[in-house]
Amino acid sequence: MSVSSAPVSTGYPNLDALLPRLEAISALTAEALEAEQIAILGRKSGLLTAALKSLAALPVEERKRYGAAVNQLKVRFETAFAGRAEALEADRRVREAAGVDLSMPGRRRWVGAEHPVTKVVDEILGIFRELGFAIATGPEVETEWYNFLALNFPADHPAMDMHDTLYLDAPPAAGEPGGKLLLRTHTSPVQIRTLLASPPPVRVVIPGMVYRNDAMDASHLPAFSQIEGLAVDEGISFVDLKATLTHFAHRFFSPTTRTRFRPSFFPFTEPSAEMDVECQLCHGNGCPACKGTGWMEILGCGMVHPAVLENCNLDSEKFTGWAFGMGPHRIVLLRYGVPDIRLLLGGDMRFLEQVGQPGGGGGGRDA
Ligand code: 2NL
Repeated sequence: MSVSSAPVSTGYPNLDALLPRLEAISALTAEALEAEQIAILGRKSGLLTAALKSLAALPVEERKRYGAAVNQLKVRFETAFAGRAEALEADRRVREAAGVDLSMPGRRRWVGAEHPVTKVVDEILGIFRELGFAIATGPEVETEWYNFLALNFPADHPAMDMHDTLYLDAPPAAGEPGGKLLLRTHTSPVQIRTLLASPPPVRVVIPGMVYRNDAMDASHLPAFSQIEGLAVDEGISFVDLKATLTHFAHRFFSPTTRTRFRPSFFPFTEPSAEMDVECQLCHGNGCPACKGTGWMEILGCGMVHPAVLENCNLDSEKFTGWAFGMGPHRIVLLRYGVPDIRLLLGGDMRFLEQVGQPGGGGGGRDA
């Protein structure tokens, strides 16, 4: 341990000016200690070395007194330096014995990131929230009535077949309308529940998992996410649909992204359409990702079929509405140019680091 370095005055102000540095020695690091030794006692330009050299110019009496003071201070410094060096060495030996090496570089912490599907779902919901849409959720186990019949699927529609839909081997709860229990194949039953529970005006977006009896391949999952939206009120027209979904594409992709609507068919909408945006990889020139067309299909939509409104006890002469459905897993593939949907399930950090951060680049790992 360092010897006590109580600031006993030397009687010389220029030497006393060094006393705070004498006191500070007991807290120096090894590097600082070495530098301080050179600064105080260094042969060429150490402060006490200079004081000793200056003795030669003094009258004899003064040389004796001042010389003694400098030498005493020099001993105090030497003792303090030796004490600190010993203490540092003792510390080092303790850490070495404990297996701790403070000279090793630190390990950086991993910084987590949202899964790209979570990120895309939140972004999409955020854009519709800005427009006044509420967010609704509902059960993943449904009855045939909510999942199909209320949505104007004919009872013999192939989607209701065992080959396409996962049915449960259990009876529905008492009081639920109709038929067998199944894992919902889309989030539309939540829209039916919303229309039955609350009178128009209705504006909702509904995120959730949906299930189909599909084999997994590069573009299909048996369980995947969907977001559906619904606006029902008096006087709603296809203009509202087109304007809202075009605004969405501009907010989600970019303000200059081109869009187009193509006619399509769904049992629950009439007329029905599919919306394409310009390919996000080639911007319309044609590339493998868009199969040379320059366009990517991002959602299906249409005016709510009058039969669906009537099934929800709404007067289809009075109320109209539009709806859309899209698959966030698919949107992630399109937006980031991911070639295989299974990459979204694998948890492979090399993949997630590429698409999990803002802008798609950069590592989730901070190294
Ligand atoms: C798609 C297209 C769509 C809807 C979903 C909907 C819901 C109600 C009434 C009318 Cl309650 N429509 N939803 C409408 C058009 C398209 O989804 O490609 N889904 C995977």
